[in-house]
Amino acid sequence: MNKRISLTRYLVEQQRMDGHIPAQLRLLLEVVARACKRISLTVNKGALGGGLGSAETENIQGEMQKKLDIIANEVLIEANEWGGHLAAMASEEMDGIYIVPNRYPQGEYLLMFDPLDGSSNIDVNVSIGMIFSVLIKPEGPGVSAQDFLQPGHQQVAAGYCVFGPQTTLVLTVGDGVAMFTLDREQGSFILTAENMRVPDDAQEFAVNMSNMRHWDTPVKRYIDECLQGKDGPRGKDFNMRWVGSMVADVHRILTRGGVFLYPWDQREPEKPGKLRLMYEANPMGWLIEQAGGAASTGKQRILDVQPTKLHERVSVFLGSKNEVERIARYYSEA
Ligand code: FDP
Repeated sequence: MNKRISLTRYLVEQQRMDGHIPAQLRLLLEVVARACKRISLTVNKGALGGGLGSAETENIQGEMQKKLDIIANEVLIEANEWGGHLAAMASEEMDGIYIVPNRYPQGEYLLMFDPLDGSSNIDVNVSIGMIFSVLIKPEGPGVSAQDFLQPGHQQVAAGYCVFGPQTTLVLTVGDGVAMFTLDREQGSFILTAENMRVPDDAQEFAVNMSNMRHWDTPVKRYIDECLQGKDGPRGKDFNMRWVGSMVADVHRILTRGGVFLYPWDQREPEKPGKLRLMYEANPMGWLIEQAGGAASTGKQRILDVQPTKLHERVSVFLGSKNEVERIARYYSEA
């Protein structure tokens, strides 16, 4: 790519030429990107920035919070609350919604985020990230948690930022998937890939294999067939990769294909899965679909799941279309 196109220019062109995004949404996305730069700096400082280690507190889901979970959450709230584009925010790290304070104008958008995905990788210097999703607030006075309970196909923007060897922002506004890389000298995100595509077929899967004995039959069948490689019914060998940060695993799949699985398991049968619908599955599901892949719970398209609560969990299968459809078929045959 010879021309250097900044995120700002890309968004202005999306607004101007294609009419995909209103000015307020453009502003929102720029503010989210700015917050990502701040989080990226803190991540890069590691132990020197005081961001490593546990905060010794628990979030609503009973998970121990890391210092960086809390720092990233605060950065995102501070950056977004005053711009006038948002009505409220919801985060994996907060019990309820955060309504934009009265001292600032209220906008029409709702922002949801997982401020620091892959928390267990923070202290070991492995790629982590943030994931976000944007909805429009339904008409009517005030704003409540109920306003957030919209299926993923109603998202108007979604993306993630990976803090790895490079800081990379990946974004969709419903017109394909674009990737931006942070140029640290300039302090701006530069477009480095457009119209990202996930190949229909794959020979690489991402799953936490240590849970295999707890999965249900369709997932066991799928993985078992992959493991049989050339000698089994698939007739080809499969490779496995598991970073353990959803952002990093999904980024690999967007870049070179593959399938990501985080299924329901029988240790906590009442929980539909580990991952969160609103902060992880919906934004990642939409990005993957926009790149030509598929995203399913095994029983239905992720983007059609009607949320019943803010912190809802879900089973996740996403990536190369033919692999995800195969898993869904194994569910329907079971
Ligand atoms: P983490 O618990 O480290 O925050 O969001 C949850 C998540 O990471 C995902 O990023 C990741 O894909 C998955 O959980 C890792 O789960 P395992 O601990 O089972 O590997």
